[in-house]
Amino acid sequence: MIRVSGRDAIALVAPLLRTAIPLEAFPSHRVRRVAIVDAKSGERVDEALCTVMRAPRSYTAEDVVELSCHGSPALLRMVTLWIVAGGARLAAPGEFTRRAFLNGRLDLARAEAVALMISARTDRAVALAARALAGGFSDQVRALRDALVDLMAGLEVTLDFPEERVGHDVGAARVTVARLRADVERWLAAARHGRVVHDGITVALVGPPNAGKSSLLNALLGRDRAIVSPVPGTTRDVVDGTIAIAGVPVRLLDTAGLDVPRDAIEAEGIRRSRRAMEESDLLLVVLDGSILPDQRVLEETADRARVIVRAKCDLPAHPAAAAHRDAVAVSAVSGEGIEALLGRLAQEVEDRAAAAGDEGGIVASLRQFELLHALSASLAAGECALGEAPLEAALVDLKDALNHAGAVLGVDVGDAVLDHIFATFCLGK
Ligand SMILES: Nc1nc2c(ncn2[C@@H]2O[C@H](COP(=O)(O)OP(=O)(O)OP(=O)(O)O)[C@@H](O)[C@H]2O)c(=O)[nH]1
Ligand SMILES: [Mg+2]
Repeated sequence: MIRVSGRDAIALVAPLLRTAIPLEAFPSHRVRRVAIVDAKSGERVDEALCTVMRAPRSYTAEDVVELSCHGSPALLRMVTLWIVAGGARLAAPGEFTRRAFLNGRLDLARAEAVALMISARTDRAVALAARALAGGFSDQVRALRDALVDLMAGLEVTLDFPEERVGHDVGAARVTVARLRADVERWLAAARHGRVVHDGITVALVGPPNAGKSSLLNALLGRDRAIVSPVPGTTRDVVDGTIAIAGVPVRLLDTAGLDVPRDAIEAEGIRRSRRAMEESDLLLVVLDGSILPDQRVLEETADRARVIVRAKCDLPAHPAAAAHRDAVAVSAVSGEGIEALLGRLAQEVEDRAAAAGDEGGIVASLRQFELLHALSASLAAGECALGEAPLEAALVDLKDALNHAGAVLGVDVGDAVLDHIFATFCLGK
């Protein structure tokens, strides 16, 4: 699809189309079939569906023309370049959404939700992004901002007419600020969980060589991703694969067995294993249950979030293997225990993703996260200052809080911030 937005959109596209009625006369928001022609030779190059959406009832609030062509990249490039030759300019990443924001169609929190929607990888992440896109979070922030404006106006009156007993009572103001801060803290907690739903978690499979890590990775992924062999030290590089567990993307990392390296390549593999371990949210410590368990990996991972896996449970268990009663016994050969392990992982995911359930779930960009933290801190300072410091001091903190809340919605944010946000979008959005 080729999308053209701006005051001259219709005039720029018209020369390329052969239509029953002139493009200028197309009814808005109706799909019509058109022929696309080479303006120079008059030759027909494609048949397309064309929609004109007139300002302000379009995504960007400008005149928009959309052409749905047959989709060959070569054709799309050709037609796009003709439109550019006529006087249009190629859009920057996220420019349509940026224009929608600048033209007041979306606030910045909702514009960012578009990017979150595009990058959502599971149903659950889509649901959270959809809620943000519909404005749920924006509405909450806007209500907080309105409450702050009211409060500050009242306090200003108190400051100006101290004798008159008008304006806000400082004690009541303090209660209000505490309540607003509690709201922000709740959003932060929800957003932390939302982040897990959106970004997913990383789980590293670690253990001694030959324990069955790669076989387990393949069994969990349901496909033959990593090389398996009876030779210890088969896996050298970190091998990854992603599955959705409880609606959350879980990236599994298979690593080289942790042992004393026999050569430089193994040493590098083990170094990479340790780095993968550090970067993971959870470890699956895989031990071969049919031999004497290696205590070193257990010791090394003792203070990490981990699930101990007793692999090769189709073989007779070594007597010492029973020592880990909470270990999940699995067999990559018979498939036994794989469901149980997935269930255990689902529980681990759920603990991180939805401590409070998805009710009122929030997914926020990192920018919004930082602003919410700053907002909470300013409200805390304001709450403290109210009653203990001169009223002017409290008002300074509340003004900061107001600015942070405004920045979430995009009030008075500069071009540099917008450049940064929209650079993460893909072209055409
Ligand atoms: N009987 C049985 N054998 C298994 C099982 N899982 C793996 N094996 C065998 O154990 C050997 C090592 O398996 P891998 O999956 O390559 O082990 P690894 O931990 O990835 O080994 P490295 O990459 O060398 O660290 C292979 O011969 C596998 O066929 C299992 O569940 N049951
Ligand atoms: Mg391996």
